[in-house]
Amino acid sequence: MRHKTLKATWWLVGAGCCLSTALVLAQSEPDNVNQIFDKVQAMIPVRDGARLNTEIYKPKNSTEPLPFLLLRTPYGISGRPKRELSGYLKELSEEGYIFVFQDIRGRYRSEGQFIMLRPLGEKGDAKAVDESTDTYDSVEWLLKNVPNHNGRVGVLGISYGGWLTVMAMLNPHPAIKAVSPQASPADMFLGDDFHHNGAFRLSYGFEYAALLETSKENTSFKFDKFDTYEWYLDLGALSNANEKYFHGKLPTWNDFVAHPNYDEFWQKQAVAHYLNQVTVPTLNIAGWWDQEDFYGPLKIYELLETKDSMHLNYLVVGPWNHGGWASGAGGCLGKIDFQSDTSEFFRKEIQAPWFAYFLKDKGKLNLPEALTFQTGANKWKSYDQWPPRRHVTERKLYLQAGGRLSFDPPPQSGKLEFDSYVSDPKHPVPYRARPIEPTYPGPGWPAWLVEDQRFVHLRPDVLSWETETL
Ligand code: PG9
Repeated sequence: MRHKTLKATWWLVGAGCCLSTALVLAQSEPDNVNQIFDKVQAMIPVRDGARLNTEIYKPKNSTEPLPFLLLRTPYGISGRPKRELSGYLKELSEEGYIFVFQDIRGRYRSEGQFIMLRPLGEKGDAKAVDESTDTYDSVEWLLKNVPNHNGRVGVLGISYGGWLTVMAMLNPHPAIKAVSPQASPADMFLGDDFHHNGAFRLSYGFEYAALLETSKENTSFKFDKFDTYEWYLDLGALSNANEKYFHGKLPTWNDFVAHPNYDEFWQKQAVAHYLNQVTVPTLNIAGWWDQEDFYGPLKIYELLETKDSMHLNYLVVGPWNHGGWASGAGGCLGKIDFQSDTSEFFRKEIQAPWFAYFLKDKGKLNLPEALTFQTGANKWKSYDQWPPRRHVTERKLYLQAGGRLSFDPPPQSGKLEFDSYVSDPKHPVPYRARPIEPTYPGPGWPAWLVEDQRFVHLRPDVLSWETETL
């Protein structure tokens, strides 16, 4: 296994700036949802008779017909409205929508069977159910049963919720007029949560499968060691996971074991399989330091862009970790200071106007094709295409003798130089500083991409090459 460290001076800029976003959220969360909204709980029936647990929040003081905003999740809706209507959805809540939160099939209080990233049913099979048909049927029910709406629906969500948003835009209900898939995975073998370029992300895969499939409710795996680095080392062969802990009961874990290669299973699950048209205006969101789904949102944007003759497909990339735009101010991540409140900016100036434009015919759409945050310069930049080929010059970086890294090619003549190391699977290079606490509930995992990794520097099985100051 190769582990190379590229060093650059910007990595160390801005020490000591951030409070954790979770802390900020906890301090500023008012409990006024019941004063602002009338809440209705419903078990919405879908085409195969399964009923999906749904909470509907309608502003008390509104007389005008409002659009719906639908958020579907496998993680349980209980507690979310209170948290999100005053955080992630605050500006949207001030604008006025009927918010709908739904547990997906087989999770929490919803009926039916949960299948991880359930592939679309066969075309033409009227009985097939999937997350796309469940969304369609839920929208149909909402339009018929909730009074005083304007006939339009927006769908949004982050990560699994982002993927569910992508499912909503496939054969969408005609009332769905705008969607925002945020940090959605696109391909679990090539670049998102479970594998990166085919390399299995053991701890994430193990802990996520346990989280979702141990029971209908989120269940974190209980480690009997403080440091999971040590725990995974002791686990030994992969087969021990089923032998000692899962006993073949977690379908997703069994799929990891049964499909170590990029076979039909992964290809069928990947969204490239389905995304062959832009059906509704789509606002794709990604974070540069997303520890889970960075490949996904850019891939989804790219796939849709090739079919976007109506100019409905947009991209925003900010300086965030996974879902970092949903809470807190976004002024910094770890020790990196961005010198402005990027998450607040997104929620207020991008997300809220986007939905108001498409669902309420309000305002102008001032969004460029791609809006991305340039770290270092700490500025939002607008582009009329992404990647921004016209503004970019590609340059190659070359490994040099003596641990140097530069834009100059090494001399062609003379002795062939090389660096080498021996990698021992029994002494793996940790990617986070030990002790490594479990992924769930964290809190170390969400920000590890911005951690200082010098704790592995000078290990005999880690090679480092360093540039001049960039
Ligand atoms: N990254 C998570 C995930 C999404 C979809 C499948 C598996 C994992 C998430 O945060 O929801």
